Amino acid sequence: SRTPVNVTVTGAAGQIGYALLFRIASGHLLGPDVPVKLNLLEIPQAVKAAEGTAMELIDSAFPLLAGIDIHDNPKDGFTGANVALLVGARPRTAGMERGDLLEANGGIFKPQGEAINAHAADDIKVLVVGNPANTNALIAAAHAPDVPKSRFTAMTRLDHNRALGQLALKTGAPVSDITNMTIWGNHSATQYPDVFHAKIGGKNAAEVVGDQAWIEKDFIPTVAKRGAAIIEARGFSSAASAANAALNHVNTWVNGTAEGDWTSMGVVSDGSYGVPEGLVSSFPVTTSNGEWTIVQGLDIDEFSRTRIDASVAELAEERDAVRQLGLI
Ligand code: NAX
Repeated sequence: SRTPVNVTVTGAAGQIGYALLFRIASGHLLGPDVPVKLNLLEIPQAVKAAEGTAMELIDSAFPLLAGIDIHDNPKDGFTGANVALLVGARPRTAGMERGDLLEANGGIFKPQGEAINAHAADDIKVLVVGNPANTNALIAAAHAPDVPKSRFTAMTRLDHNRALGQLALKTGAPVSDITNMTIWGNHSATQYPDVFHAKIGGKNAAEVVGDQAWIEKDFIPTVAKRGAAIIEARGFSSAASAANAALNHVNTWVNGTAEGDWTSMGVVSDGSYGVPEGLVSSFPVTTSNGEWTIVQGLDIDEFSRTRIDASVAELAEERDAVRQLGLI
């Protein structure tokens, strides 16, 4: 039988953690034939809650679950990790300025990057879910100089899936017919969900929709502000859909995109599409053999250019702010 893959989940006692761990243990992260060993990393105050979740994981008797350990420090949490899902982060609380938020998260993602650098397995793949996800990924990567930058990614798959959901609702097409969706830029309200390169049943999605006003005034803001709408309706932020997107992100990264299709991932820019090199920005990417590649050669019209530039400008501001704080 196969050697278990070591999966580290931070923020394991949180609401995304609770929605995520049972599905990892049942094979939805890496596949139905890949055993996993879970390492849960929490802050000391939440270790007891993580122990409760671990009890329930044991009680689920998942055939693929090869073991669970709980840790309260990054060194132990990341030792031997093949996949790390960085979910735990410091949320923005009332009265907190952006600088305070970035600084508080620097205090989490800097030591985690260092621990990944020193203790993770050579094939480590990191997905940052905790917000501000793109910039947290940038900080972690900056403190892991021995790990290729390509191994640090940020989650925009939830935004991608939200865009698929809205297009399916609008057109009546099943989500399985919608391909080549792209989220560009930051995982924030400035993100740009791009239907102009997407396809529905193989046809250009914008043409199938045939309603520019809907794309501009309804679709784009609905996708970009969906997180706030979920909080408003549910009283809590997205959890099951966020966990599902994290599983999708890693599964696609490891197992590859379908022929002709692509996905959206926050990855370190090589300067493609005018996104300054080094920023962690969402792009259309294909994946194969555990490596991602930014899709090249897409035509970007004026409408898309303006929106991509606005989101990328926000990423550059966040990078400048964390640089000034000495976090990168
Ligand atoms: P919760 O507040 O329910 O859970 C967060 C957990 O992280 C807590 O148990 C906390 O103890 C733990 N934690 C805090 N600091 C830690 C550290 N240094 N090491 C280990 N664990 C630590 O939040 P939840 O709803 O689970 O959301 C987690 C993060 O995901 C938030 O930052 C949230 O903003 C972000 N999201 C990102 C999304 C994305 O698409 N990229 C969408 C969903 C979600 O909003």
